[in-house]
Amino acid sequence: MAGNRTFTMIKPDGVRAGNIGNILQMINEAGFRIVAMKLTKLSMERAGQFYEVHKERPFYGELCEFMSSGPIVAAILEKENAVEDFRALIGATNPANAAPGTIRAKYATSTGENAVHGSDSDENAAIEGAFHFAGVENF
Ligand code: FUP
Repeated sequence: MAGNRTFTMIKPDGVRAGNIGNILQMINEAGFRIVAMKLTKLSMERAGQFYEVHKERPFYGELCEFMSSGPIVAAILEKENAVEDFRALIGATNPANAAPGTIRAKYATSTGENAVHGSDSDENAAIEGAFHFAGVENF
């Protein structure tokens, strides 16, 4: 295997702003291989399941509303050190704190509407990838 895997979503704000191509170009140029990818949409219920870990947080309702507000691009990415390297590529959750040149510094507008998701561990990458893709959709 060429490396390990992470899971990403281009969030509804990134899709609405026409940034699918720009963000995928940054992902490609950073050396990630696309294992699985689709344009899809989360229902309110599925967004709630995906972000279940944040259920008790004050922003949970707003987060689920936002994540189900329009289409997303879901993808599984492969690279050595995929989870950590992808978190570095996307930058901090709040774009005001995101390092220059990161995806969120370029394309996020707020902590809530921050353009992209990136898994925070190998374990969650596997869970989140399986949430969106069947095994036969992984290449
Ligand atoms: P990240 O791992 O950087 O995506 O951030 P978290 O897992 O901490 O949060 C998941 C999502 O919840 C963020 F992408 C946006 C949303 N969020 C808020 O809306 N407000 C907050 O204060 C924190 C997170």
